[in-house]
Amino acid sequence: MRFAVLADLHIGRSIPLAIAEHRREAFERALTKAVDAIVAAGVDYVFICGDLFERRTLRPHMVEFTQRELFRLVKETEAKHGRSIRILVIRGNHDGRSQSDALDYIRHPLAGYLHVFGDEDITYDDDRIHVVGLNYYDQIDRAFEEKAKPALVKGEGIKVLMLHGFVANYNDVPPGDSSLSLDQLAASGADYVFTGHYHKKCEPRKLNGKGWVATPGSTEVYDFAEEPEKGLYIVDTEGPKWTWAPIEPLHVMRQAKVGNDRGASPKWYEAEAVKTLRGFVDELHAQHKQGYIRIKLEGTLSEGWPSDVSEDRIRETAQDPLLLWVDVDTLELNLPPSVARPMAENTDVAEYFRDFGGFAEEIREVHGRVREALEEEASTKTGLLTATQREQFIVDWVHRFEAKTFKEVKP
Ligand SMILES: [Mn+2]
Repeated sequence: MRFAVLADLHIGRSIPLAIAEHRREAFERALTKAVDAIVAAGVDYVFICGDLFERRTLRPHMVEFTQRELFRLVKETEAKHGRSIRILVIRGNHDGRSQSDALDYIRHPLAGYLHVFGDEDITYDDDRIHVVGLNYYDQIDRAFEEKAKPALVKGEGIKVLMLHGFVANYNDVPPGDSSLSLDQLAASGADYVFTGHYHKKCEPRKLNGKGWVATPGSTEVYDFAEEPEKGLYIVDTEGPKWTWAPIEPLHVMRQAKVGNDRGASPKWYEAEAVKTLRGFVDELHAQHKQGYIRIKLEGTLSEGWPSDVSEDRIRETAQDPLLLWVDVDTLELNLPPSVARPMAENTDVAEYFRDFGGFAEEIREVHGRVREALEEEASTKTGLLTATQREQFIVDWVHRFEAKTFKEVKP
């Protein structure tokens, strides 16, 4: 038997919105490329491990497009290989929730080749395989123990577990996210565990004892931080033998950093960003591809403000049809030490605002109360006050401002 394993197609993704149409095109094209690769390989089963769609609300043409491509996969496989194929799909966190599920768009009574798992009906059986498809759960460890494990024990033939969640020590699990362990998977009795949610391709790994785990990653570059190695796995169950079918990203999506430890002027940052950008444009020409770049400015300014680094000026220096978008990110750029002083613990706020005359004392007073409230009442999750907690300060500020008239003193 031969399988195709893929995940995280994110059809309909339009972020960054500035280049929404290009992004939608890229994700749709990745599905077309995946279908081509699967047809070429001639498989019996296709496992789509969640996040087929980017979101619950989609433009109708994207739904039609997805339906058409899946149907093409079935028809062309039949014509070329004489095999009737089954496509099995689980719901990822992007596909919606059980009551509002984007996968409803592709469910169809006549589409017998398609099996979309529900929250309760989590098994698929035929005379060759027993598949447990676990939709996305925040607490994947709990859902695995309560639902998937008992369902795996039953059934005959090759056992496959489909998940949309992280596997610790196999995927890099973000802190605080729930995950499954390799030991849990090994003990599950599954011959194959196919997972989505983690967007980076991971080499198939033999589990201790019995079975394999494989994460194909996403089919297109999802955001600037992602690496461009995209594709899907073809698995021959004899062996088993794993083959990687690459999908080349449609565009070059790049994140570049411009930094300076010693502190530099806005002009320096601008000049370095321009150099980076020109280098990127050269690369686009060498690859004959369109692309977009995010340039992150890091370090500390020696003078001026982050807004002195002009995104427009940087862009103007590299106008090029291959360059679809440039984003200059100054969030990590620190203010010069002279300006940044009030951020320090022991700064006298009234001294900093001394140009405001007597009002500086009031600023100090309110600042002190806000800091106190933040220390005592702020949410441990966000570090912020609630709207109600903030309101008293806003009212207080408005009263104080309204009681004053500010006039610039002419020298
Ligand atoms: Mn995803």
